[in-house]
Amino acid sequence: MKSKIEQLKNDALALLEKVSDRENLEALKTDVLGRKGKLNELMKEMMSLADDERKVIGQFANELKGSIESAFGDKERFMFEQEELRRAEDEWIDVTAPGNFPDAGHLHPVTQTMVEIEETFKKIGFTAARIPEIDWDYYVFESLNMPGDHPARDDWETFFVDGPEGPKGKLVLTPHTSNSQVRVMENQKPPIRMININRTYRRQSDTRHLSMFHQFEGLVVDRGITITHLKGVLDYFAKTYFGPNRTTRLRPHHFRFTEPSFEIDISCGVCNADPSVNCRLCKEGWMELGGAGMVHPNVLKSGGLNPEEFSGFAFGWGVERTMMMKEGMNIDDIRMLYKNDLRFVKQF
Ligand code: FA5
Repeated sequence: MKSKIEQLKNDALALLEKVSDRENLEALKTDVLGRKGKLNELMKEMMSLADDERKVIGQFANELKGSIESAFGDKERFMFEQEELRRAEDEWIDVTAPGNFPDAGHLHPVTQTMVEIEETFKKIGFTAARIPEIDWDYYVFESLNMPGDHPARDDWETFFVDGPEGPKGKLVLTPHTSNSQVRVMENQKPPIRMININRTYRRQSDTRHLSMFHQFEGLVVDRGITITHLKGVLDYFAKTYFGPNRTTRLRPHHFRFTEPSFEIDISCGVCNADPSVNCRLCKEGWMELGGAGMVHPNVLKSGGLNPEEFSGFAFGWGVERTMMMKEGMNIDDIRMLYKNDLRFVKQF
């Protein structure tokens, strides 16, 4: 009996030595020390021994049981420590290491330009207006001195919206931001100093034209407004947006809603409009920026103002073209701006 118990101890310790994971350790422990385990089986066998013998063997068996239990205890502690060490190794983090930043986006370059333009005009007292980008024929053409059959309408290759006409004509995808002129005059008495930046649409598409683009419209109306005020505002914008050595030039032109009307050119940033330089960028010192003029008396009347009392100027330019003319832009196809090519957009 004694040797059986001894054998059990030796077998158990040998197996314990080999066990390498908690699951097998638990299984071995149940097999040896459990209620129905091998040691208890031997204890039951001891019941058949004579009293004297049972006392001696019983004591012996209890001592061995104690040493087997403590061997299991040691192994359990050892395994626990190993697991802790492994976890510490696996789950180690350096709290001082820089984090993984998510890709930060930024405003589209055209939106950046619109913000910059609006801020530039706000600094000299202009107020931003919110005007519909789909508007009635009346505001886009009729009230701007272009009656229904006037050939000047052809210059704005316009998308009309199919649908019933309202009291102010058909609905139009605005081909320019000049619809803001009469809309603002209807709602506000002079002095007026407004800037309207909006989406515009024309049936055009090539390297210099988009079918959806943006314009910014300026309108100033008050008593005694003259062309010199217009020139002052244009020069201010040219110097603030393009650089302090830039200036503007007015060239006679024709718009139905301004009289007189001008094309606005800006001096070239490369040759500074010096005719003696053979400039590769501008050819002749100046680059076209957009249209402007003194508000036509008929337009003032459409806006409910007396042209004998008030005068004003207006200008309207393309946002994308203005941005492309900034120094160092080098964009040779305006459509690049809306191709959603991240390699391009991320440069701004
Ligand atoms: C006008 O649209 C007039 N409403 C401007 C105006 C306003 C004159 C107030 C007088 C008083 P124009 O058609 O020239 O004018 O267009 C003005 C600018 O819009 C152009 O110089 C150009 O910068 C931009 N533009 C016109 N068509 C396109 C297009 N398809 N794609 C991109 N930009 C365009």
